[in-house]
Amino acid sequence: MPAAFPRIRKIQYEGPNSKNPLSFKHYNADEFVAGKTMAEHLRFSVVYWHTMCGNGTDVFGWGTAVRPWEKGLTGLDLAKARVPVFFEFCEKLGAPHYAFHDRDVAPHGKSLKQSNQYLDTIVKLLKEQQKATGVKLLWGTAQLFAHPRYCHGAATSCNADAFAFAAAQVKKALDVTKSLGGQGYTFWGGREGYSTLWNTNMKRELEHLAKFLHMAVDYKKAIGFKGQFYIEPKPKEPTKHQYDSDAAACLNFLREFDLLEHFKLNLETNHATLAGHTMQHDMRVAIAAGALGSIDANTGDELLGWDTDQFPTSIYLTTQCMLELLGMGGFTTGGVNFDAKVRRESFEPVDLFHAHIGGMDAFARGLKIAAAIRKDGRLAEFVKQRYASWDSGLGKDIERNRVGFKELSAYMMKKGEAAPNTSGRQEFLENLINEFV
Ligand code: XLS
Ligand code: NI
Ligand code: NI
Repeated sequence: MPAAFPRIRKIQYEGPNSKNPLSFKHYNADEFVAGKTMAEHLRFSVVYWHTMCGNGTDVFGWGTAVRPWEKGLTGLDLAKARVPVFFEFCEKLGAPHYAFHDRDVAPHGKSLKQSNQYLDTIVKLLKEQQKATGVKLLWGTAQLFAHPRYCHGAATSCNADAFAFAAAQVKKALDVTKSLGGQGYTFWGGREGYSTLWNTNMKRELEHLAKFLHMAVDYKKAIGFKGQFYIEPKPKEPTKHQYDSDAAACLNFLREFDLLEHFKLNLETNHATLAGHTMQHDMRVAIAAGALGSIDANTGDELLGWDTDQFPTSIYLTTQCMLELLGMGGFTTGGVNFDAKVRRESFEPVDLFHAHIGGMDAFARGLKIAAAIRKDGRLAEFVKQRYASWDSGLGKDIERNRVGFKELSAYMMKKGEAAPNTSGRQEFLENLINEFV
């Protein structure tokens, strides 16, 4: 098989002064930052679906992408042809991980049996390529949203047969993820929600979703799959409302149904913003619960209200992400997974490189800046001092459960007023962050 990107050599670190668009200006895999190499901190991952299968279609227009290796191929032949191209891409980029859905690496068959056979054929090729290139599987997942059988949802469908089909698909996806040495498995409920409440029994659907996830946990144990399970929140699109709407909603659901110990969250920037949050907010929520597992690194467009899945280029955003991540001690099984796609106007293969290089450099800068902010210490010290009233005296007594309403009332009767003790200094802190960005 001839190279798919014959004119592109392995992307090298050339430093911030390089004018070569096919080089890293900031991501230097082996460089140490805050005690670990950049590669160890960032654990970059490329997604199969956007990178290999995205062709630029949108609701108004046809595909635009020029992909010479596809040469009019379809079905299983096309799926086979994409595998070596994908790994050539990851290898040239120096991305150590990837992620896939069952139905984007292999096509839908006419039956479950045939779909499974197609998947087995492709998984064999994936395994060979993983071995040849050293690229590892960050996580696998099942695509439970494109086929008409899932029009009412998968685990939350009104049709028990759709639930059963989804279970069969996830069972197989778990088998292949395990056989590929996957470090995780993601559940994203694309159609697990509703379009109208007039036809929906929400309580029953949520119970079914929990049952489905418990079955997955049981099956994971049965086959001895050691990877981490993730839930990926998103509030809407394609449904009007998705049950796993944001980090807080997911955590509440997992707690209610006794699933929290088995799952962590895979947070995606554009999903957080669709939910009306910043990525930093959702990361903070997940981290407080000890449940941040991985991130789908992308960004939305402030002027468009949907999941545009753009590559992250804002240094401010990546700095916030890396501050949160360093604060929690870094990834274990997760990584920075580029669930992002090139614009439909960017139709040449080389655009895939520009996009990923930009995302990796933006995260490398975010990492360096976040490490510098932490080393400087003023931000953390400010936050610590802001809560000083809790470190001794009355605050400490409250935290240690030594006082109740009676004692607090008596205290305040005597003291008279609770005057604000310290300025929030938001502007000062914003300036401080900009010293480093
Ligand atoms: C879609 C999701 C999806 C998941 C994997 O919006 O981001 O791509 O990451 O199913
Ligand atoms: Ni995603
Ligand atoms: Ni998304």
